[in-house]
Amino acid sequence: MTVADDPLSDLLQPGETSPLIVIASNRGPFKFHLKNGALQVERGSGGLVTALGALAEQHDVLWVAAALSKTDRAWIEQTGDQPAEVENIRLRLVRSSRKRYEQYYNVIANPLLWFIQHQLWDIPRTPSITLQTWKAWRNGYVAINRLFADVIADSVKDANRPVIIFPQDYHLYLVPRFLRERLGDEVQIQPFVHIPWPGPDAWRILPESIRDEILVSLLASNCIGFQTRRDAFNFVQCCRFYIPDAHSRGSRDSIYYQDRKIEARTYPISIDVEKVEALIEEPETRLLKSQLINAIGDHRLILRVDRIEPSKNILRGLEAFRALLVNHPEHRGRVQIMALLVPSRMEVSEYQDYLQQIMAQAGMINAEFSDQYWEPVRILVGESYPRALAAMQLYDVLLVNPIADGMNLVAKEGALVNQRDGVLLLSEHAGVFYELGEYALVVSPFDIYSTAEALHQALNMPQDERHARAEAMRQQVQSADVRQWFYRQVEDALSALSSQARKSSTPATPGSSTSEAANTEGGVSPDSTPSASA
Ligand code: GDG
Repeated sequence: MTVADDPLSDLLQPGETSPLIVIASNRGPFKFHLKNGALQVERGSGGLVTALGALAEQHDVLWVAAALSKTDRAWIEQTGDQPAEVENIRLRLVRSSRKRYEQYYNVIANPLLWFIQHQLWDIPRTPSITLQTWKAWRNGYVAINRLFADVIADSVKDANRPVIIFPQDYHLYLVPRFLRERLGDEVQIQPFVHIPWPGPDAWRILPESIRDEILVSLLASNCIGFQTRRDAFNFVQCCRFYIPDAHSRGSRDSIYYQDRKIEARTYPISIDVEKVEALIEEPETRLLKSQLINAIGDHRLILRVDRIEPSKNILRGLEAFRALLVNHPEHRGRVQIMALLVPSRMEVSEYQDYLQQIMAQAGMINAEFSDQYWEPVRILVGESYPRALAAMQLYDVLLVNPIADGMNLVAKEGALVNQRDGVLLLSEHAGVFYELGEYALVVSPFDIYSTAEALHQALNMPQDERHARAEAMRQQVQSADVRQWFYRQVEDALSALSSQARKSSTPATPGSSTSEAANTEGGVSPDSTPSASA
């Protein structure tokens, strides 16, 4: 991307008044490896990394992420715990003990918070909050969030210019509050939540003090970004419901708390259109595409691409495919469902079980229907982004039926690259529904019968209708890519900073001290122990 294409180049003129932007995320933009005794760097993939990569090359961005491996820690030794430039990105890693990290990541963030926010718990049986959970909360989640805040605060303390901090996702909910304690009101704190934010009822699973600690911390932000208006609205409702001093004053997208107004804004994430378009032209993707064309033959293709993750609802998708073959036998021998499944959190037993159930169900469908010329279900397990992009070009129907999904980037990638005027079959509970739902066949993820009927409708849809829907989706994706997602957040942060600067240059109104907001009155001490009411 050239500077001329960069909408932020006007806003972020280099110099003393240009803000310092900090991104904080659990997973960073690079992985380090040891090769012949030397540390090698490998760039991570994903929308955020790609978008920020382009931005960081031209602007002053610092990325703070967790050290995930021994080699990440070796990199910290080398850089002496200071930000260091790696492929034009200024990086600083947060070091913690393995045990703390396990507690933060494998006990609290995944599964507890992820499961609550995707409403995956089978609540008569799970979860149980035990002493182990409480220890993991205090010694893992709280401690690592505090470490992140310490590292960020240390990195920006001598900035002498405006600072904007963007903590990413459910791993870092407590960072805003710790940052506010350390840095006061001058910094702009804008977390972004990538996953759904459910309404108040879902959060009752968490003990009161943990739930309040999360909400009160997020309320130390200036603005919180969500994927959809529904998520933002749910957040406002949760604050009104659970935090006695939080009021919305009739607003659906802001909260007043301790004399401050906190915005809950919507920034739907997207893909890097330019990058995805370039990737599908790469020799590896082309080769994989031609292999897939041979494998599919003249069958119609229903495709799904997901991490192996219960919220993606892969089992009900297979069940719906079976119902299609039962209720509409004319599709037998003519259509194939292909599931490209990326291993994820395989150390967690729920995820291992889920994969086993998927394989068993696929086997049952194949045993019931296949013949010597046709195998109805193909499951390909493994990681290959080029293969996913190759397959997305070839589907007749893309099945995206999650129980809950913050956005779902597969739907956007599919809409962009598909070459067969494929139909998108979309769950009403994926964030992408708000952008592409109009052009998709929309289903309830729980309704197997209707999903099967929608598959039938998609396979029988007249060509001109398929084309019109596919074209409209492609244009929608092209019109709002991941750069805009990030630029809008930076723009809003800059305008908040300048209005704050205007306010502080006018005489203060008695009783409206913003510094009150920085202290933690009404909040919960990170060091408090579980109370009886918990
Ligand atoms: C979370 C939220 C939200 C596919 N196969 C491979 C591979 N992919 C790519 C896909 C897509 C991405 O991975 C997955 O993104 P999703 O959005 O579909 O889902 P999550 O992983 O659950 O992402 C989600 C997102 O964050 C962003 O905010 O949309 O709601 O849950 O781009 O094509 N990537 C690699 N190897 C593969 O084999 N590396």
